[in-house]
Amino acid sequence: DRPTEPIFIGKGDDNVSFDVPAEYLTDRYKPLASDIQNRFSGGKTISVSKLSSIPDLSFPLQLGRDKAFSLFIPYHSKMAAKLIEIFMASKTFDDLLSLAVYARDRVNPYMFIYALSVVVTHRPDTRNLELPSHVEMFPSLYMDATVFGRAREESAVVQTGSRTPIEIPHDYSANDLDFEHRISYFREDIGINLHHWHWHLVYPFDGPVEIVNKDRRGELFFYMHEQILARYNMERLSNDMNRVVRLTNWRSPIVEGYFPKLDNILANRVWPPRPVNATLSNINREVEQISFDIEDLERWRDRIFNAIHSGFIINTAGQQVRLTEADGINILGNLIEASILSLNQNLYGSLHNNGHNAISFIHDPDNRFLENYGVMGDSATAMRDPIFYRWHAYIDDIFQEFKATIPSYTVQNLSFDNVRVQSVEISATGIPRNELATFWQQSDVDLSRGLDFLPRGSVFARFTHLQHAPFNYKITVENNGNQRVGTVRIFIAPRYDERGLPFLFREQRKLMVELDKFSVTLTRGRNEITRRSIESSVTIPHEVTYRNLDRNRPATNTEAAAAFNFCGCGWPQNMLIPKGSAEGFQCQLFVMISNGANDQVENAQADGQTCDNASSYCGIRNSRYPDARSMGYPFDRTPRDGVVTLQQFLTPNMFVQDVRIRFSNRTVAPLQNRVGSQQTSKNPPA
Ligand code: CUO
Repeated sequence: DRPTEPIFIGKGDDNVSFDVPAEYLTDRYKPLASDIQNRFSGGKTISVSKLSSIPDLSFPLQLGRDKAFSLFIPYHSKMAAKLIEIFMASKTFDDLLSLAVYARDRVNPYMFIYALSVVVTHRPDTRNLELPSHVEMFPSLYMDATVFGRAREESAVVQTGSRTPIEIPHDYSANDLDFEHRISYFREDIGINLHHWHWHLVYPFDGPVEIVNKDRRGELFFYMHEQILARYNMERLSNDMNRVVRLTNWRSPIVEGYFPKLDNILANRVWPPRPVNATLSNINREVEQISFDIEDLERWRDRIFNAIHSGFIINTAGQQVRLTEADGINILGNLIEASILSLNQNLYGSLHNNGHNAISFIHDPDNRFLENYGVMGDSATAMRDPIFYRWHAYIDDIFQEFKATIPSYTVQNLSFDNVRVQSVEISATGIPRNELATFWQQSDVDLSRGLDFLPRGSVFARFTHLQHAPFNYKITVENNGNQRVGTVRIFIAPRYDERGLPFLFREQRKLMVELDKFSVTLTRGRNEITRRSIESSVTIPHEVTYRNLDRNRPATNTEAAAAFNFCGCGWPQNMLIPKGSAEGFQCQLFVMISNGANDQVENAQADGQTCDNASSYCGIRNSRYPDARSMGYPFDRTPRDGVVTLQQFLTPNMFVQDVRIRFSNRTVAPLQNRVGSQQTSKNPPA
């Protein structure tokens, strides 16, 4: 009883059809079924069984297909949560496939992809499926809108194979009259924005509780965003800019403007800009069912500070829940964001999320102009806007206020008996010792999957991004005890502040950027540890960030493996090291070996198939966070009495090495084969 009307849904070169039950077709497509079948026949067909009954999708269907969807809007995130719940409840893979096919032409497409991506990442029977890269599905969220007109022209006129990539200009969103534009290469980096999108995909704040309630998710919300800020500030100092200023005053005009130059293809609109000196106001938008006042934000803020200073929060039952050294940060992370794990949203509200909303609707707070939210309303685009960092600096400062209330690490908390780090060195081919080399690099991304036009076939956009020469750490350690396991923790921070004065510990600790963390077995005596930069526990390789950069070319083994271990969450490898400066930006490289016995976590498995290659910021899929210490250890707290400088903080199992980051203003062309940080990075500019 399965009428076969294949419908093409893939784009680009993967000519895949779904053999869709006729009952699934929407009214618009029913009369066109055979025409569509003729046009798209050939290629691979996937059969889709018909469900005996379709679950109730009425709530997710409340959002029109042509409307903008934002996870920060509770009405929307509740709809997505419902859709996720319905997909998760499918008994078998075939049922899920069938339901997804049914929903695809009915549900808002952006919500559909979001919900399905969450589900595919979390269901045991789909976990190992490869999701296409988000930038391939929704390229318009990640690059200059003018690219698409040119891509359309290229694909209409030029045959596949002879097409040339469309170059995205380096300066498309502003020029240097805007001071903040100096650092747009960071804010608008495709890989960074993909990381942020993926992080929020892995750690949704709403949805079925078994998906939301991941080990230490509130703490990771704090730590991952704290690291974004540390990296952003280091990038700013590299460019002679001051550290980001917290958005403390919500009544005054916001001096930073942002004009995204992005198309919102789904909502058939451009993304609204924010002119300089825009002012926040109360939000009351019927259409998104969202209303709150700036005063609400202020009340929630005051209650949160109150809780931090009292040492406890009040839960919904009116009981005190202590903000302990072990759990306080996790409770606060969920409370401030707020996720559904917040212990009392009535009292503490949803400060961070509604900050995103207040900023993203600043241009049309009551919807009188029928305008959509700005880039701050979507985790795929929020990091493009300078205001993102000012808002998150404010949020981070609240967490720091809490960290200042818990005990500092004692010398004993930091030491590893009989272990002494004797030296640390950075080396890279053709580059002076203890120097890091940065430069520009170009890469290509295929637009065809995310664009609706014929004729099909790959058409590439070529973008320019920061890159560094790969390097090795060499760490020499003396172990005067028995053979033991240690955890190597590597951070980098700028040496001097905006005025050229050496940083004091209390400020420098907040600029400590995690570069890597890994276990080592220390034999008795002298140990030489060598570690490659591309092994970092913070980053994912280029080919995982961008996946399938060129689908006309067979994947290499590394890429196939990377695709299989689909993760997507992870800082992009090319952004591991800040830009630095032509003179050589002076930094301090910090290495610590902590006692592995105190760091170990039971049930934190890393079997190579669990998304464990960027665990520092993303955790491990289906597993506990693999480090028992507080995230950010040993820099997450104010220092013990008497410690003023980093040097004074050191115990024998730590070492600081001065290093420089030297930037050379040249651009390396994309490699012939288009993919692979491996090859890319083995060929630094001469
Ligand atoms: Cu990631 Cu504000 O949480 O954007």
